[in-house]
Amino acid sequence: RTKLEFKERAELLETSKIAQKIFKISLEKKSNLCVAVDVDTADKLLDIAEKVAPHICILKTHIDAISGVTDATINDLQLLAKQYNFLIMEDRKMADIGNTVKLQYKKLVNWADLVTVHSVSGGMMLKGIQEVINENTDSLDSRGVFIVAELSCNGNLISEQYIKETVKIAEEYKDIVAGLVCQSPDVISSPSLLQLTPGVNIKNANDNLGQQYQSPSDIILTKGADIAVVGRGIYQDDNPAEAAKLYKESLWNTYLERISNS
Ligand code: UP6
Repeated sequence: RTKLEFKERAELLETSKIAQKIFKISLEKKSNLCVAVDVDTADKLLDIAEKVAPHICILKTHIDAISGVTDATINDLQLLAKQYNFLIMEDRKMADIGNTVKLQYKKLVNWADLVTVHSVSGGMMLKGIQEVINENTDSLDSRGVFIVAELSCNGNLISEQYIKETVKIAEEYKDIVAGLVCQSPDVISSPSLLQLTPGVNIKNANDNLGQQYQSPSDIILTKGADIAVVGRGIYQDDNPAEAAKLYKESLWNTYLERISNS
């Protein structure tokens, strides 16, 4: 998987529509950067979004942690996404029984191209999401999920067995799964799935709450990420636009290096 070009992976028969879309945007913008905009107000969200917009393929939110978000905020975010060609991912990490996740997802499907889910409750949760997506295919563009298979923080409880079972669920619901959130290059073998990897920072090695960071080149070469998630490294920088550009170039050049070594 890691040696294949995005273009080839996008064209595989089993690649989901939503994964195809990510590959396409990534190639068009020469960006495999996802920025996590974990700010605390709606104004700051839109401010950072506008600054990083030209450099990203995905913008990731924790919308429930941001004050003052209204329909107008979401609308503005969607306009930016359209104008600058990026997808919006709500990092809700849903984890409840199928029926509850289905109810929760109905509130997200209208605005978030992608959502994250934990696999802890098993495949029925994905079935709930699939039902909502299928009910909305006429009115909405492609939608999908990233399933968390590994976490970047130290002390997390995920086991080898859990990871294996998570990959099985991803394979089973391939039509709506864009890929997995994980930290190791050997979790995903199928080239049709994308590896999204958080925990990237040029300046810091960790925070004081368990987060562990790698450099952009390590995340792509050693950890096998296709898309890298950068949060504080960009939105807390004095110049978020410039920082986003630097991370983008570094991540994309490392991806090019990775495929050229095959
Ligand atoms: N995130 C992780 N690790 C995971 C999964 N998700 O850090 O295993 C998310 C966090 C945050 C972002 O919820 O939004 O990625 C990382 O932000 P940071 O670069 O500021 O640490």
